[in-house]
Amino acid sequence: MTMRATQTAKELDIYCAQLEAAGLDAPWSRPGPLIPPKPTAAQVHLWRWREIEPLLRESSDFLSLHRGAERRVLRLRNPGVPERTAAHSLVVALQYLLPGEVAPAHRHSPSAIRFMLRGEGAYTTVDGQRCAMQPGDLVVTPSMAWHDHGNTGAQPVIWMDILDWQVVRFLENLTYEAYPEDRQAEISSPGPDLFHPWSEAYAALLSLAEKESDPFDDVLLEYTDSVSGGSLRPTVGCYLQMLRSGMQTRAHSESSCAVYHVISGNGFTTVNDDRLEWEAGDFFVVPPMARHAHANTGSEPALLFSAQDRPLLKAVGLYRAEPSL
Ligand code: GTQ
Ligand code: FE2
Repeated sequence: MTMRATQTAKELDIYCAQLEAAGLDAPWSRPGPLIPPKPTAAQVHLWRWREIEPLLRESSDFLSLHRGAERRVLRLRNPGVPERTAAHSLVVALQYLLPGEVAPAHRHSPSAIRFMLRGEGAYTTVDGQRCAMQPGDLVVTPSMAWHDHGNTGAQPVIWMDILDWQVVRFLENLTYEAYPEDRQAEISSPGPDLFHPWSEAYAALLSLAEKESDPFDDVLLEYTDSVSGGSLRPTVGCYLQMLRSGMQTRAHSESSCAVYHVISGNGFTTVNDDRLEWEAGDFFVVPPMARHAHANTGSEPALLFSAQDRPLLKAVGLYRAEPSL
C-alpha cells in the first residue's frame, strides 16, 4: 500500500467507506498482489473401476426411476473441487439403467457427451433421434436438445456422462426444463450427426497408428463434429488414444484439464509426483499444468478415452503445452 504522508490511516478508512458506498473498490488499500494467485482446485485423482462398479450396481437399491427420479448417476468427485465434480471444468458421471427402465426426457443448457461402457440395449434419444449405444459408442447431446434414455436389453447398462455444466454455470447461463408432457421424447430416425460409433473411431485410430506417433501421447485421435469438423463441443473435446505395448511417453504439461477413462490395457500415468497405476475401467484426472506421461506395461495395446477442456482453452487463447526437461 502506498500512501502519501499527508493522508492518515483514518482518512483512508473514510475514503474506503466512500468508495464502498459508491460501489467502488481500491485493491491497493489491502495487502497482496494486484492479481492474487489461485491454486488449482482439481487434484490428481484415480478412481478404480473395481470400487465404482459394485457401488453403481447397488445404487438401484436406493433410487427407483419409476418414482419420479430423473437420472441414476454417480458422479466422479474430485477431492479438491468444492462443487463435487471430477474437475473444475468437467463433470463426469456414471449412469446406470436396469432393463426396461426409462430416464425421462428433459433439456438443459449444459451439453452432454455419452460414452457407452457396459451392457447391450441402451439408447439415448436426442431431439427425437434415437441412438442405440453399444460399448465404445459416443453420442453428443447439444445444449438445449431434448433427451431421454432407456434400456431395452436384458441386462443393466452403464455409460459415462461428460457435461460442461460448470462452465455454463460460471457464465450464469444454467437452464433446465423437464419435458412438458408425461411421455418420452418423440422418436424418429437415428441421428448420424451426433453419433460416433466405436467401429469408426477405432478404425480411424488404427489407421492413424500406421502413420504417426506423438512423443507425448503415442497415438492420439480427437473426435470431430460431423458438421463443423471441429471439436465435439466448443467447451469439451473427446479423444481416443492408443499406447502401444512397452510405450513410455515423454512428459509434458498442458494448460488444459483432462479426465481419462481406461478402455482396455494396463499401465501407469505419472502426474507430477504421483504414479497412477491403471487398468480397464479406471478413471483419472490430470489437472491443468500438471506434468504427465503415460506408460503401457501390458503386452496388449492400451486404449484410453479422455474428455478435455482443451477446445475452450484454445478458444480463449489460453492453451499451451510445455515439454518437461
Ligand atoms: O443423462 O441427461 O450425469 O441431465 C447429469 C445431468 C446426466 C442426463 C448427468 C443430466 C444427465
Ligand atoms: Fe440431461
